[in-house]
Amino acid sequence: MSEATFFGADAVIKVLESEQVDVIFGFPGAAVIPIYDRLYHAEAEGRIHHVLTRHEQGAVHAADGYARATGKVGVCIATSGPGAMNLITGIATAYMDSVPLVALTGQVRTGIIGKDAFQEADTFGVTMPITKHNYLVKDAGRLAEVLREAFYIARTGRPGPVLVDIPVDLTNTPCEWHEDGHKQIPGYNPPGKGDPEALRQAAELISKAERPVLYVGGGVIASGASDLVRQLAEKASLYTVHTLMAKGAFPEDHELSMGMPGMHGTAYATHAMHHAGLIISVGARFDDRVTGDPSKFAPEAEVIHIDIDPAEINKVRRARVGIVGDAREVLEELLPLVKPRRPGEWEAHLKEWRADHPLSYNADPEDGVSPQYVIEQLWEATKGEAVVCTEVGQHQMWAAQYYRCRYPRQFISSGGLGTMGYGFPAAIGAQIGCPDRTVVDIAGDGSIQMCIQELATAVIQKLPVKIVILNNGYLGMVRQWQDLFYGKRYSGVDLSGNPDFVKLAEAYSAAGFLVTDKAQVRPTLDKAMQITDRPCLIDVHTPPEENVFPMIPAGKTFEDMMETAPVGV
Ligand SMILES: Cc1ncc(C[n+]2csc(CCOP(=O)(O)OP(=O)(O)O)c2C)c(N)n1
Repeated sequence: MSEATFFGADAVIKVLESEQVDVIFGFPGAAVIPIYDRLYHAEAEGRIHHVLTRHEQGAVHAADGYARATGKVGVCIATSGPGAMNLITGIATAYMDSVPLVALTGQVRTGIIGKDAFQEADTFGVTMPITKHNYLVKDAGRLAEVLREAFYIARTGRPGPVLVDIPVDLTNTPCEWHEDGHKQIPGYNPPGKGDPEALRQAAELISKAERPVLYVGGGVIASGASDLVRQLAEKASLYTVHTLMAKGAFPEDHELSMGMPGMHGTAYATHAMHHAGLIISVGARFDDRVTGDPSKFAPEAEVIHIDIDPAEINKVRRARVGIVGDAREVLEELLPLVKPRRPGEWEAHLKEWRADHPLSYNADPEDGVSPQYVIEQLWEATKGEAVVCTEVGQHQMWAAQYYRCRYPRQFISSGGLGTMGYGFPAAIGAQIGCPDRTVVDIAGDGSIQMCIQELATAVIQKLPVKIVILNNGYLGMVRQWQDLFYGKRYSGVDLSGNPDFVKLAEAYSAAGFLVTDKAQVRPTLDKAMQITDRPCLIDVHTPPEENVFPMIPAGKTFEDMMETAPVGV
């Protein structure tokens, strides 16, 4: 075959280019070598940058972080078998949070699929329940079409991860290239505008509502509806709460912002939801971390539920009015129909609640470096402008509580799956997507160790990501539950044996700082902000037994909220 012959692997690269993919995160192996061979040329010619992570989990989280920070589709690639299986946690993470992602995996040759070939795994079967859609390509002639479809499905409607499993022989098969896009996909019609009658009913309910709350979810960020949400809130004087996924969708310093409700939300946001007469849910899914016991959640509220996914409506909470559509398009239609409302008793009451029940913590320097203080200082040091990624645990909840966000795509965290090890690789992806922003990963000493090897990736890519470890020596969030609900029987949570994180950072040629005293917090953060050519890790030693409050125990309700530590704990 001549040099000029066009192969399946060429089609892969050509589709990536036509989809405007300029960066892909991956880790090679035998089944994807032909694709990597074409990437070699694409990289050399400056068309696609490949970021070699140190673990496939790093690659998929980085692609996810890139997607969340930029709004574009993130792309990752792994080899068959072990490589593909190492993507699973990241694919499930993206699926739970509706992140547009295309995962390319190599597969063994078509002729030996199903024969337990070397490095074979049923990637298609395994990923079926954790992808929006997936493919096992069987014909090189269809590769380009399938890949175009994958991008289209990942980014349209309710976004999500799409996996394309590609047997290695197809990438070595000559094929023809067709310029045309993908064909119509039968049965796939992402909704746009809402039903006019439902919109009219919703507008009427909002205009007359006595105790309304606007409940904003991640769908608002995905559809770019933040400005419209704000206009709606202002026009109808709607106090607004947001989910973890929607941090920044509504500015947290806005007069109408009530913060995040639920398990570790603000007392006033939870109070507002519990006593509401009308909840206007936009792109949120009534997750159990918000509702607690759904049968006792917001007992008096009627619900208007706006969501792009019809499966979400009436799934957890019956809706008086359900509107299936894209949040931006629905709000564009709804806004002119809503009559201005004047704030009344309800709004005055909520305002009072917000003033009387603020977030609070022990800031006494005698008691060590409060994690909440560190985040407040980080907020100041970054002027509230950083892209904040988090791992999962207490630090994540403190980050959500104390790093107030003003913009969509500013807060990047594994909400649905709660994936430890997510934050740092996601920060790598976010920094690559947003080279001019300050990107910080707020981490626990447990979760940072799940993907810490990606320090090498960040160093090689010269990424100035800041990692702030709130180091309490424990798997803190699990210890907190054992503390409050299991008689302080701390089982399997002691992280004795932690490395010296500063030395570890230095071993990777990153910068490292240790903070053990409150007075060191701000100067160290300021110093870290000056480092622009490599990652910087700040190991902050915090009190081992600090807990996150408020807290509503899992499956409980507003009445069970602990606003501060129970007496005797
Ligand atoms: C991959 C994974 N394994 C286990 C858990 C369960 N889990 C949730 S929070 C947590 C503790 C996190 O500890 P750390 O990262 O040190 O943060 P901290 O809570 O101390 O801030 C654990 C083990 C999880 N969320 N993800």
